Amino acid sequence: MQWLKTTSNRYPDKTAIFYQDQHISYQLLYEQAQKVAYELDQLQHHRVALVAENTLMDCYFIHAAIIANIEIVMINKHLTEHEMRKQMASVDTELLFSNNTYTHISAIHKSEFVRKAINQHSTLTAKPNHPEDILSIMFTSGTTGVQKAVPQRFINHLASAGNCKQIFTYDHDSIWLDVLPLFHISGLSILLRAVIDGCTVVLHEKFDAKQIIDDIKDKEITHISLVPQTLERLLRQGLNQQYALQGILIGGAKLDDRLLIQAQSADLPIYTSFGMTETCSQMITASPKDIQKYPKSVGQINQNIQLFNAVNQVGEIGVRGDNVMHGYLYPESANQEAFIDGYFLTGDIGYIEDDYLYILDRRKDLIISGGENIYPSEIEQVILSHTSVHAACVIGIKDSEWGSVPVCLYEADGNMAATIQNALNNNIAKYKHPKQFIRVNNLKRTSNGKISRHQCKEWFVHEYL
Ligand code: S0N
Ligand code: MG
Ligand code: MG
Ligand code: MG
Repeated sequence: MQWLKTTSNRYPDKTAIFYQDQHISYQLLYEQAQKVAYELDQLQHHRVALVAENTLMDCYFIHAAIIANIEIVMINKHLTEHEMRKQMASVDTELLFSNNTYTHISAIHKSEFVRKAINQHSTLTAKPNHPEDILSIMFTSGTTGVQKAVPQRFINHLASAGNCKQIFTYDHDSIWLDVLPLFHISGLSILLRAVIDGCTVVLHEKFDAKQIIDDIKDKEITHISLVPQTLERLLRQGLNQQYALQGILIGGAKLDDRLLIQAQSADLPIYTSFGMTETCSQMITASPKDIQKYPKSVGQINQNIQLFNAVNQVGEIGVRGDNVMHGYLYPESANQEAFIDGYFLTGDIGYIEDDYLYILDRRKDLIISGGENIYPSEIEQVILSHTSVHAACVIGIKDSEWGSVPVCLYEADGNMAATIQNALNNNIAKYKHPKQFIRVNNLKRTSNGKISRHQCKEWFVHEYL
């Protein structure tokens, strides 16, 4: 499964990547990646961590690691050093490539490493790999507050690309915009689908709505993946016609009706999907035709999707198939509860009607802010272990900019907002920080004394919104 090697033989002169004002052919991409692979191979690590930033250097690095068959631990660039260290330790990784410097992590400067590598002459021939080899490892948060490590194998990526292609039709002539982070499967999957089929990727480092619309027009982009908030930014910036677009894949969070209607009235080819890190991107996808017929569905089910523990037809969505991970690398204890009869339990609740899947509730307590998943327990644990607040409850509140944001209610002897903020600054990425801190006399509790997130939220909505 050395896709770049195959594709560069097939389409040597075709543009693989547009990045800023450069276009890199498949042949050049392969040559550069082989040089970086040579240097990576010299380091003799079978697994390295990468803080990806959606640059050309990151593409060289990712393809180089694949050529050298080195597993890449994808680190979210927004994380604090503390979070990065915890993730790296959980998967026994010592070597980090990043353009930043840290106090306790000795990182290799990513861009310097890649630049030096492409300026020397030694190359590494693509190593043979096995479908079960791990290509990437990504982290996903969960209800317990522990970041879980998801291994994404070559077979998972290949199957995921195959699934995607079936409904989100693209081919080697397609031009994909990749503006979602490469450290998320939403962004990495585009790079891999493209190299598998020989498409062109237009890579953007930052979400700049104007630049994206310019590229949609000038570079004749055909396919894009977005989260609802970035679709909204494009609509607000004036994206009001189809141009060469054939598909806009929406994932990461639910697309609300208002946005869908607005996009449809601009003739934008919207596809909605259901997928997660554990399924190596979208598991099923609804086409514009599906959406016409079944407006709120995320797509037609197949034999790999089944509901479990259903009450009145509503149950937990279980999935299986070659795109689905076989188990977390860390913590292994999470695997006991994660599978049933060979199906991975997504935690999302839904129902099936006329063979179409509908999602009612995302994973319990999950807050999705701008497409980033945030679990209250992770924030609460930091607050309780680093400050003297007596109790804390983090809830998700609707937000016009981010879709949903965390708000923190707490019990303490005095105003602790500044102390809490300080604890969060040191320990947790900024995008996860609560937007408000509210001291209360008594958090709402159930009859057996447990804090009730649900009741706390009802109280907040009643008092503050
Ligand atoms: C929405 C984005 C683009 C916002 O980032 P932006 O505008 O670049 O902000 P920054 O300059 O980085 O920061 C400015 C300030 O804003 C705060 N901030 C940034 N992001 C967030 C956020 N999400 N929530 C809250 N605050 C945020 C910063 O902290 C900073 O603050 P100050 O100024 O105070 O310092 C960016 O967040 C983004 O790219 N989001 C999308 C992430 C994503 O891709 N999520 C999907 C993850 N899920 C999956 O991968 C599984 C599903 C899937 O595969 C999929 C998903 C989508 C589409 C397709 C698929 C597929 O199936 O292929
Ligand atoms: Mg390997
Ligand atoms: Mg940030
Ligand atoms: Mg950003």
